[in-house]
Amino acid sequence: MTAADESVLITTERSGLPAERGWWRKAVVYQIYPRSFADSNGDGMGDIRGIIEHLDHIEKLGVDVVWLSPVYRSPQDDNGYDISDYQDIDPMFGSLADLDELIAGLHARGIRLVMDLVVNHTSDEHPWFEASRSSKDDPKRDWYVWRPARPGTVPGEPGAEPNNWGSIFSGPAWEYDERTGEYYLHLFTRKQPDLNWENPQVRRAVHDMMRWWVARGVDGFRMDVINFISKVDGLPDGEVHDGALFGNGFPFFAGGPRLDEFLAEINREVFGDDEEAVRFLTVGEMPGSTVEQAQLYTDPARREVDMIFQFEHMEVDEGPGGKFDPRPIHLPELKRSLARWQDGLAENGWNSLYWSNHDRPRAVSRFGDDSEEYREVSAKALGTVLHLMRGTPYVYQGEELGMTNTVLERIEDFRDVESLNYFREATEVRGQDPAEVLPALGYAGRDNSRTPVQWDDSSNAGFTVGEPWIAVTPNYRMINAAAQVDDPASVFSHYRELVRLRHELPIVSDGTLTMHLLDDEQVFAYSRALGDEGLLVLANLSGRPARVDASALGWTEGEVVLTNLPDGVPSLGAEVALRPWEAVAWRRRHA
Ligand code: TEU
Repeated sequence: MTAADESVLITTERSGLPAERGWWRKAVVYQIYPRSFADSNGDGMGDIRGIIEHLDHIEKLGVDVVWLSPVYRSPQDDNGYDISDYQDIDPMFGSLADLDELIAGLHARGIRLVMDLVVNHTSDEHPWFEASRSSKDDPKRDWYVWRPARPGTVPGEPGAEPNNWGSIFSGPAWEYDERTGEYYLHLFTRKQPDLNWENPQVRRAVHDMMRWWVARGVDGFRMDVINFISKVDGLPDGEVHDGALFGNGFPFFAGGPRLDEFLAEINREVFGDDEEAVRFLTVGEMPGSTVEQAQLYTDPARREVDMIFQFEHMEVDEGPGGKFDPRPIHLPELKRSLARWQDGLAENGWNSLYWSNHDRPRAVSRFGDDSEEYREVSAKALGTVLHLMRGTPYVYQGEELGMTNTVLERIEDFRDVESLNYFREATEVRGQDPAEVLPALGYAGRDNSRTPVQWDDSSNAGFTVGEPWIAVTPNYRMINAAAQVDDPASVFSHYRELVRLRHELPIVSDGTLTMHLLDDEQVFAYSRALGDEGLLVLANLSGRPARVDASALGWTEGEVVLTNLPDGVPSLGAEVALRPWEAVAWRRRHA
């Protein structure tokens, strides 16, 4: 495709939405996990027409961007994060025509579409990989990471893998391929072989594909584990931690030596010159990234990405054994982590803000209290704390309704490859008692956030007229959109108000942020300032009454701009009494 063709194409379906530099600072992003959003044809799987049928819901929430998790052709080994054709839609989700209609429908409502870019790996059923594994001499052999067995070993035997890295989804990170007698690298499942980004042909193919989507009207990309694309030369063995079955390859594939170069190349090759590039949104999913790395990745002058998803606050309840070794959340630790990122990107760069996504449990169940007594008020408190911070907020589908974790007690309840692989390895290889493993999977498993969105109290919560691919969370009769969208006291209305405040109060999008009371075990407190204006947020993130001396923070008066317990809002001063999960934001005209 020549630059000329490309420039002609680009004008095909521009959103035509205003794109001043940094527009995404005032934006709120809504993440859709298509498999679980809405099913339009009764096959029990969500699809693109199901999203089109619910555009009013998204528009009513007031969000500015939809991030659409993968809908590309895929054997669905990892629910679409294993792509076999980047430029086609999987029939279970619909067609390219459906997606064009979705793009047009969103743009007509002033909403942009960000696609999921999964290019650290492809599916093993992608023609690129099928060619690559066909023979050592195939021109695409070097499009993936192939290596011979470890010297002195019998290829195919345990321990013969080229290095000792473990896959993130359990087992070794290498798969032996009988046909050519070599191993290929897969940091996730064996059906997700890693692409070799050292190969310029691979990079060009990805740039072409991304330009193709831009020409179709896409407004940006969420880039899946994009900080894994540059691996350290020699792929050295990783340290084997106590009790670990494999070496930790993370230091050798996360934030690799050529990552900045590859990110800048994508930006340049796909989004063109600076004037052009500002209209797009790019967010890099970057597990394990530090504040210092993020300062570089999100520095506008370097034109790499606009923001990243960092994971520090996602690991505050992870024990030494990782995600499935849960420990209680200690609020000061969570606050210190978020404070570090707020301070670190205050001058330059930009934060994303999120409590959950399709890889994490539901926010209200994890960070709030999903009991009947406190579910709504704590869901609203979490919304207030996150959305009034400095950064771009992300709402994961159902979070605006206060949806909770589901019931995951028997292995049959699970669908997610990460949990199923972990269970198999824990019980069959480590010999752990299933009764010991299942509660941890039930607590942290990704299926918690992948149950169908609860649209109403009809069967299957109005998600499908068929048999849903995963059970609907049992509390759907109480928690659903139909019961909330017109109820001013609902979680939905609270989230709608949060979006409005970011749109209308410059202090929310542009103000500086100062965290307070970092050691307080109950209260999350911070203030914002912009010019002569100030905003104070006090949230009691506990089930017990809490007290704050706001005068010590310099606040003795202010106008209430938001609360989640309308009656009896506490007055500012030396003794601010906050009820369980009460969250209030005050504003004043002098910072
Ligand atoms: O997730 C990467 C990632 O960090 C997660 O796998 C996370 O480490 C894991 O869930 C923690 O338990 C991205 C996608 O968001 C995820 O859905 C995919 O499974 C994964 O990449 C592979 O594409």
